[in-house]
Amino acid sequence: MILKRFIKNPILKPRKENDWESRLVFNAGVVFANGLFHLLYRAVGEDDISRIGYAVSVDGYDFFRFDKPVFTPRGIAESKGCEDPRVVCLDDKFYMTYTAYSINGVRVSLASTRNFIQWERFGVILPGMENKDAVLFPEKIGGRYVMLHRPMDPPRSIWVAYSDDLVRWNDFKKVMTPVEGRWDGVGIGSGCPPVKTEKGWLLIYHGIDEGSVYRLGVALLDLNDPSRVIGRHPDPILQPEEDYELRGEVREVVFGCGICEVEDKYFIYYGAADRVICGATAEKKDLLGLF
Ligand code: BMA
Repeated sequence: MILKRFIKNPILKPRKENDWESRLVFNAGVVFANGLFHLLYRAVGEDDISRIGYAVSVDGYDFFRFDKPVFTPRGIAESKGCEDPRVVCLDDKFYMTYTAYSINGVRVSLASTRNFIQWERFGVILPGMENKDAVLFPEKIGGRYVMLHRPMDPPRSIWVAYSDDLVRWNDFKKVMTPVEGRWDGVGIGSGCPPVKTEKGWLLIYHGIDEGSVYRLGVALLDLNDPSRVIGRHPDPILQPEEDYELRGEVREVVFGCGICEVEDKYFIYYGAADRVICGATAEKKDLLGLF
């Protein structure tokens, strides 16, 4: 496989001594900035509410964890938690898209920060629709901000939306759908934010099959028109195989939310079986060589 798991996986496990992350830590977003890997991860404690924790690393493998969550649910839209953070560096700030979860279901929400501790909240940015798995492109395209998202109605597909201010989104368009009978036949959703390459936007996404197994795949979107898929590799690039991916809170899940490029290598972070956080690397030339 093109993706090589870290030898020391899982890199983060639940911490019994911290109430807020005592049961599960999983789906994690990442940015590489100022010589550090900044990891934002979903954590669940005894109260079953998702909060967002923060960890930093010099080498991408060994992380220093903060003892308190850096982002906690606020308001009715987040009454059941903040889930699945994805983060990009955009206009000199870091932007985190995440799932706001409440009795009304799931919504796409946005927050920004310069230091990962203090946050500005934009709240729900796709109101009135059950939606999740939102990732921002790390730069404007054609003068507008661009986001991929995944409405909940079947067949669960990846859509694009555009915005002038990151708050009001429009021009929704379907980008990619499940391929029946395959590993990504029942549903797909963006995994990691798109990464710019000379061949196109590299998108790592997750696919769900008939047996509810989550795998990761890779696609390439047109640099100037990201609603256009210019490549989609037929096979998964990562699938549950290790014990920590096969057994946990939810069996057989690898769920990628974070990617960063450091010296021609991609570091990819993923939740395994919804209980621990893992990493894998891929050489840029190997991943792009698939297209
Ligand atoms: C999705 C999300 C993810 C989770 C995955 C597998 O719907 O809830 O947070 O990792 O299911 O259970």
